[in-house]
Amino acid sequence: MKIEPSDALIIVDVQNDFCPGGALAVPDGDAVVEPINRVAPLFSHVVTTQDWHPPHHCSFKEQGGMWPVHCVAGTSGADLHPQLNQQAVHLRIRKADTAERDAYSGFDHTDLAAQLRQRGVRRVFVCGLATDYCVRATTLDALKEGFVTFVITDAVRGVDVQPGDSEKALREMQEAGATMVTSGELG
Ligand code: VGL
Ligand code: ZN
Repeated sequence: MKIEPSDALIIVDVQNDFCPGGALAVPDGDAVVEPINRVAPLFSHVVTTQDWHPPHHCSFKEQGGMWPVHCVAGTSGADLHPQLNQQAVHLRIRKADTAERDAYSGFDHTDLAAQLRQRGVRRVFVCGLATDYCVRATTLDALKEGFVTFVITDAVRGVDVQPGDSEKALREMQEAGATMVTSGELG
């Protein structure tokens, strides 16, 4: 599949806390870095998103949420994975950055849709972490925003709080209109 100048790559939350050794490690999470680095140079628009929480964010267990403390703004856990090639990144989005609300989607209370439209982007290719949370939500919102949306299936990994959550999420994204592709198909 040929990547066009009006295509964007959205790299979701490839942050240290979601990788092995991190506070909310996604199994095999760092395995997304290699395919992402391979396809990123094909794109004229590369976006990274980051979960960017204040220290007492509502999603944390201590506040009654469901997650351990993770991706606290400005900490190394919130940094992008050190092996992720950031030379090709054109736009950085940070989300869920106020204490009282969570946001799984990179479009939720950010200017991502406006930024993409301003750049003339028509199709988005989503990859990163985690399949069953932020990749899912970002993909569903991309479709709602009217972008033709692809998920790069070998460049996502899921949390699987319940076994099968990631597969279920991939089915849901497909049913909503996203197309599944692999990194090897892109050129
Ligand atoms: C995420 C759980 C909590 C994600 C973010 O990036 O998928 N998951 N916060
Ligand atoms: Zn979070």
